[in-house]
Amino acid sequence: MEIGALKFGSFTLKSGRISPYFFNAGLLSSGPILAILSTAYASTIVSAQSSSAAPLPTFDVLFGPAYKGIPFAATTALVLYTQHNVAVGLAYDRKEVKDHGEGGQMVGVPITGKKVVVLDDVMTSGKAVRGAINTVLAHGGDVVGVVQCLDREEVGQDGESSTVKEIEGLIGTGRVKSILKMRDLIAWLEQNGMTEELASMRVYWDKYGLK
Ligand code: OMP
Repeated sequence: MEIGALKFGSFTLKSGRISPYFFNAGLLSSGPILAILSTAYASTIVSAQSSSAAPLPTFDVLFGPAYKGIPFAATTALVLYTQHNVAVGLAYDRKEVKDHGEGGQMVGVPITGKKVVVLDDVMTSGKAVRGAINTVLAHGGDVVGVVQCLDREEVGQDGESSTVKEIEGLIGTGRVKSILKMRDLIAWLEQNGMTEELASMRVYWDKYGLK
């Protein structure tokens, strides 16, 4: 809220849904904020690895999809090492395939035959994360987890089950994690008396929120 990354109004989302709120993770772009954010991503990953229910497996590479996933994956790989002594490689993709020099779509460590965790900003219908999973698979990697900054806790592409369930159907139960969820935003808005914003979020939630 301090830096205007959470906006209220009327926004057309990637999925075509019209939302009364939009989280612009691109604004999380200063040294102090990246330090907080990457610390949060790294602790989300490390605590998921020690969870007794469905632990996130040990992995080799953190993959940050272009564009917004790239700085977040890079800073998180660094924090995983400096704060948790977990050493993983970093890989990311280009939106336009490079036809000269080293060429290709992927940058960073090779992912062929590697266990990969996809790290991205926001998940709504799962379209973006499916694209990232397919990119990793197309380059021979094995996606063992997904970590998001914000899970908007919405229904997936079938309009019935949650996006998390749909994505876990592809990569395994308990493998999709997030730092924050829609319900955390709601709780914060309640604490701060933002009644008007809450009312419009609830109307949207009734339509697209988890059933
Ligand atoms: P899905 O592909 O439908 O899951 O939407 C997620 C993507 O939409 C994210 O990777 C963002 O590019 C964008 N997005 C946001 O950045 N913030 C939001 O609050 C909502 C979306 C969105 O379009 O759904």
